[in-house]
Amino acid sequence: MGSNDLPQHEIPVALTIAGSDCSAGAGIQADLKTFSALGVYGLTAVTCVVAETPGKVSKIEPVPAKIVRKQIEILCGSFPVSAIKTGLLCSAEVVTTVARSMVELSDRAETRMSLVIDPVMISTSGTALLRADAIKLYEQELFPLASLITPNLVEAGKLLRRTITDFTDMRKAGKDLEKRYGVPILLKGGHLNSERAIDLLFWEDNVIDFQEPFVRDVVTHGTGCTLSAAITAGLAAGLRLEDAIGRAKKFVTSALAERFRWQGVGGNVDALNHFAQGDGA
Ligand code: PXL
Repeated sequence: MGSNDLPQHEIPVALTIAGSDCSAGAGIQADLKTFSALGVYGLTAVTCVVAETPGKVSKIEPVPAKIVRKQIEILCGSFPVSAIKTGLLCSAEVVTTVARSMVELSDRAETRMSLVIDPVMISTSGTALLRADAIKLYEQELFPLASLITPNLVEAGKLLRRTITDFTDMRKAGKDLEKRYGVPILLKGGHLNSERAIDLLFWEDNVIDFQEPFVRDVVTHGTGCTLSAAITAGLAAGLRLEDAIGRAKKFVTSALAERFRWQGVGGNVDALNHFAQGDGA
């Protein structure tokens, strides 16, 4: 059979607008692996290059906003992109550029594209990844366009200017964020360190919880990137928001439970297994 005779099925297309993590646990590398594992063709618009290993961010170099814009423009002008996620946007200029590109795209598009915003601000190892002046622009320009925003408790605390230390705080914080931005919020409770990893979806006066066992003993990063990419893949394939989140949560849990581990130079190095079988959780 010649290549022209291959059966044609339309594979959904998703775009990630995010930073490059050279250690491939987070950022566009994690997003692409997740899209591929979930049967979605992934495109990338790179916003910055991060030199890091799982425990340490060494250097972040932003990509000029005009080339971020160009990547988005030509990709969306040529592929049938049905869902987009944003990860680390790095600078205020890039946040504004992405927001403007999204507005232009939705003016032109015949069907609505889903937009999942993972408001990455701080690395798992504690390094500030987003410049401080970018937060205001996120709130003013990008959040109102979202189909879903996926903060963790540290990011939610930064947005609300208070610390979130237990489930009562978490429920209140999610409600406050939803009221403030007027879009669905998935607040990720992983930082509470309980027996179960609990995330809460807040939307239109409903609160839906998504629970999986908390997987300990994995020293890595990229779980947030992987979760939001898996949700985006689900939306690109036409799943309802709740179904996309439920599947994504299971996907991350399996990637953690079946993690890779190597004996590195300074000790063990762990990484998520994006191609886990899903039976190790
Ligand atoms: O996990 C947050 C994150 C997101 N995006 C990029 C990163 C990191 C973490 O270090 O490098 C590119």
